[in-house]
Amino acid sequence: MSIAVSSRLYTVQELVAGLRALPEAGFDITEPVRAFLEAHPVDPVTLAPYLTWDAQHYTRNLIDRTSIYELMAICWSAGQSSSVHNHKNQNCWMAVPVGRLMVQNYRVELEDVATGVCSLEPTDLIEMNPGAPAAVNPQEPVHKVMNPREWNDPAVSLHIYSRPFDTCIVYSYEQGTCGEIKLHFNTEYGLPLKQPLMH
Ligand code: 2CO
Ligand code: FE2
Repeated sequence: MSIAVSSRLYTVQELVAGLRALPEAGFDITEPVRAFLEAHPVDPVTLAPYLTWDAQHYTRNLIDRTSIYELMAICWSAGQSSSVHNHKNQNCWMAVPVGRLMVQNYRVELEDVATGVCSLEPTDLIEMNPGAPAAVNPQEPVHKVMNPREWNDPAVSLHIYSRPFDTCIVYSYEQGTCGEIKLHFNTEYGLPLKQPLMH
C-alpha cells in the first residue's frame, strides 16, 4: 500500500481535467485512477454546486461524463447506506473528501438473477477517508457503502465508474435475493432533475 503524499488540495475542476487527460487504457485497470485520486485530494469547497441532501436516501450528483467514465458526488447523511450492489464488468473508484465511510465487501457464492436467488459471504470491511480512496476489486465487485449513524457526521464521496452505467444488481444478504435496478441522479452538472427516483 502506498502512502498518500499530497502537498495541497485540488479543485474538482482540476480533478476532471486530470481524469480527462488519463489515457483510456488507464481505466481498464484499477491502479492508475486509484493512484491519481490518492495524489489529488479534492477541496470540498469546490464541490458545493454538487452537494444535495435528502433525509431518506443518499443523493447521486453527476459532475462529469465522457464515453469512458462518469464522476459523481454522493452525499451521505449520518445513518445512510447503499444497498448491497455490484459493479459488474465495470471499474469503480471512490474518494471521500468529506467525513469517512465504511465499505463492506462480499464474495458471491451463488447468483441467479433470472430466479432472483443469491448467496453472499461478507469479506473485508474497509474505511475510506480523505487520505484513503479505494478501488473496487473487479474480482469481488459486490459491496455496500455505509455512513454509520453513531459517527453522527455527514460524508461526501466522489465515485468514478468506467464505463458509465445506469443499472446494477442489488442483493439482500439476509434473504438471499437479488434483482436488477435502475440508478438515477438527483442532480446533473449542478442542476436538479425533475422527480428523482431512488433505489
Ligand atoms: N454504487 C452506488 C451508486 O452509484 C454507490 S455506493 O458505492 O459505489 O449509487
Ligand atoms: Fe458501488
